[in-house]
Amino acid sequence: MFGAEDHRDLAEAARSFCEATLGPVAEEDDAHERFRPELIRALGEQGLCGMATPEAYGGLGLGYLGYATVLEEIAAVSASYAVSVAVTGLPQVILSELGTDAQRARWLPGLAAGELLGAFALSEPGSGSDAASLVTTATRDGDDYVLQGSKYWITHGGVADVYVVMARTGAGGPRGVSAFLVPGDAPGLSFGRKERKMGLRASPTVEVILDGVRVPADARIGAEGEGFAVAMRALDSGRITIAATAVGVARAATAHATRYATERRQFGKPILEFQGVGFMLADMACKVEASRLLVHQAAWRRDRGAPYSHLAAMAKVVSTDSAMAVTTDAVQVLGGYGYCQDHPVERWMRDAKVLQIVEGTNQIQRLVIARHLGREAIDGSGVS
Ligand code: COS
Repeated sequence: MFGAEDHRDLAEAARSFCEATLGPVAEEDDAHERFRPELIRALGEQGLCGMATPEAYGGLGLGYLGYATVLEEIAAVSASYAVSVAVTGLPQVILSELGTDAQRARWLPGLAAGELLGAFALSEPGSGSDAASLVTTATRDGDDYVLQGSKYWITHGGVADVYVVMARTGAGGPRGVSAFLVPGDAPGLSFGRKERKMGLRASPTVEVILDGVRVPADARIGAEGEGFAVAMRALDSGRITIAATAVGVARAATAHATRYATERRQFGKPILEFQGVGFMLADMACKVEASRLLVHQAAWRRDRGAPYSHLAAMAKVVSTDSAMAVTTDAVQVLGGYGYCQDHPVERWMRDAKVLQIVEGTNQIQRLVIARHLGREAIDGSGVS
């Protein structure tokens, strides 16, 4: 079990572990769209599934700075498994901060150990960026709620042990939404199509169907009507983890392209020595370093209890847009070789694309940032 205070030690240990366990299967799992829950358990045994969860509940109790540092290492080997770790972390951050003692005791130790898998179910066929327009309902019936609806693009759909489901308990809009814990084996829960994705192909993305799913009232997280804020808080944290994943992908692509450019010779010299290639690599490296600093800044502010939503959004925009640019350039540096599956750069390029979309599109991140700037300009309330 990793437990070192020093994030760099922890990151190095995680890097070796991931290279040894995820490295050999990353290509194959992408090619066959195969997810191996046993690898999540293996990561969990090392403490890597509950990095931000308090030690009292089996986590490492790291702040988000440590979490982001280690997640970058997982992502540099497999973005799919990094996203799995991030997603199984979402119910954990929600329960750590907002759950009851009973909810924490039931779910957190297993999730933090990687023995249980968590999922986050907000999006619906008609409700993506406009999350507050969701139509899945949770109707009170005696001591229970009965959930009815369908959730789309759910990571770990069909394999999760617990889903945090946002459903409507009241009027339209954000204040009518509540959050619920739904066990993976709840009667009435079923699973639709598994999406065939461009990237993150080792991570299962599945429709979750709730048809009369009955949960006790104590499965609700927070009060009725607080579910939208629960989801938004979780997404603020999640955006840091997606940003850290992007840094890992971009770093791996930069390192691979740089190595290639030192070995590949054309016109009698390594292609790195051509300024057109060398400058490309330099720009890629700049993007990686700048992204990481922004991710760490957002994480550091979160750890200090300072407002950080806008910085999480900035980190997500900068690092995922950078990862897209960097991986595209990595393919370019490798030329024909880069476009083929013999090298991982094409996989990283496909993986980077979805990071610009998940946990809120980068257009939504810009909306969050612009609103923050507006508040700051009007009354200083956005100042942080
Ligand atoms: N933390 C806590 N509460 C928040 C919050 C945050 N980061 N952001 C908003 N809220 C609260 C607001 O304070 C407001 O509460 P009150 O009504 O009590 O004032 C409420 O939530 C509604 O906020 P807002 O008016 O900003 O809601 P909008 O409908 O305009 O939506 C966006 C805001 C667009 C930012 C939100 O819908 C969003 O993030 N969409 C993207 C969804 C997403 O990321 N999906 C990915 C799913 S996982 S792949």
